[in-house]
Amino acid sequence: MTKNVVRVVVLAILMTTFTMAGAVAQTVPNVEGMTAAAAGTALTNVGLVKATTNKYGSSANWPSGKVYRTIPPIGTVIVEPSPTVPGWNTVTCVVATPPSPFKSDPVWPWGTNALEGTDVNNFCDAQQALVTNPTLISMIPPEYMALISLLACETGDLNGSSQVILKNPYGDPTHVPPIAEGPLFYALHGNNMNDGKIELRLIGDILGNVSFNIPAHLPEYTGLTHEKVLHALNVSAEQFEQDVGSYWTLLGGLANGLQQVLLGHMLIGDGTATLSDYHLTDDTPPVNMPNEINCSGSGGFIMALLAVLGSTGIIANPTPDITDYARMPEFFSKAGDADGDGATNYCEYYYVNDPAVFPGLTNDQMVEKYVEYALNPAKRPPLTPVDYCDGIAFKLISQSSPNLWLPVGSTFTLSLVTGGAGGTVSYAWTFNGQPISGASGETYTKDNITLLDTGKYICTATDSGKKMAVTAEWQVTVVAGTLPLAAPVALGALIGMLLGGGGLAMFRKRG
Ligand SMILES: [Ca+2]
Ligand SMILES: [Ca+2]
Ligand SMILES: [Ca+2]
Repeated sequence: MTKNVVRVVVLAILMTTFTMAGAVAQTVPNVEGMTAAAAGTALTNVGLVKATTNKYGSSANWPSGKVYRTIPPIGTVIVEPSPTVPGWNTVTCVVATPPSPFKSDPVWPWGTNALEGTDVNNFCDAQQALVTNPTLISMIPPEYMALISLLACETGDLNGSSQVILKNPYGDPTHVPPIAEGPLFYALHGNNMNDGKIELRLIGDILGNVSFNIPAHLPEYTGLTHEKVLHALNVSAEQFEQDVGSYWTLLGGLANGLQQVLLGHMLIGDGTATLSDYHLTDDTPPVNMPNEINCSGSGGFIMALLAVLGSTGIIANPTPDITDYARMPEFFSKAGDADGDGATNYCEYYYVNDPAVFPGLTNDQMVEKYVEYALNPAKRPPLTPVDYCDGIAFKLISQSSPNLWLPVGSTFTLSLVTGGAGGTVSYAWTFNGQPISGASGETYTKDNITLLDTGKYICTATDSGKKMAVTAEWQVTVVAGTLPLAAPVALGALIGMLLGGGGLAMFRKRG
């Protein structure tokens, strides 16, 4: 019997009960502060059908398919017409069921390293607690051991694009790399950003700092606070409890660090996983479940991991829906922007790794520099003379010739080309530092020019993610009478330079 069928049956039983009692759905009680059970009683007493899971922080309160955006206040009650029982209402409410056991505030230290007894103070410590856990090591099948070693903090990078093949009975020598015959094959790839020290570090720092707060400062940037990240953590923990089932708590007790790492990657939350049948027709014995998993990103990696665990039969829901979880990829993924300064996390990482900018940094100093930049909108990689987001973010590709000599009465057009925009691009033009009214396109044309049009023109392009690209100055010189002889020659030389790439070089990456 599927969950949906169970729900419908329960609903039908409740409906019959209420119909017999003559209950009428009219008033919604205030359930704020109640336990789930008390709230359920209060609701049924007034003839309402409580149709969905309603624990505090439960993903049932988070619309499927949406990443974490807001915090539903305790006491929120949503009453909707029942989809299955005409004339009856269903109720979804948010009540004060205590959150999962590890949700202290601040989060760290979060348990101890089983081998050393030392505090787990960050995600690197959590990974280390797994790598060195003697009980865990003794229980892990040999084919999974390499997976554990990939959690080593200094080198761990698991959230690129990966492939896992379960229960492969044949091997495949034609596969690149060759797949050996056996129960498990996996090829795991990273995304070139260390997981524990770099990517999860941002989440760890925020979870450990109750006063962390970057206010919303752009329409697309909703702000980042300790409270927001902690709530997302709680929501995903609740969902893990539902999908993994009783093994969630067991796994946490067995190997401290596991829940932390799973939750951290779920908050990064990008990517997806697809399941398919590697050998469609010739499985012997038949494989009655998809045995090939392809995944990308942190969210995809966790889905793949749950599918692998699911193949062993130990978890409640082997193919959970990632959209049930609270994830924050817009803040914490490689392409996300934790501090809302328009530079992606990867862009800021790329910048602090340039020895020409920060010479002589040790790896640990680089990590601190990364955190300093990635969590501070006031510290952003510059656009010039080198755009460190080139190729990975919105940028200026080119602009028309920067110097013009023109006679009075003629027409000129300035233009620019941008690339890598997220969404639509808007343009703002200035003349000698003053905004030009009505100039809002990627070209600016001025007819019938006068001597007063001589001056410096600049265009600032902004994409919908509020990333900016600024042109170099155009110097327009309007002259009375005929052009000086030298002007066309100089202009020709400049155009030649531009076509030859000289004018574009300033936007290219070094190295
Ligand atoms: Ca990574
Ligand atoms: Ca940023
Ligand atoms: Ca920054």
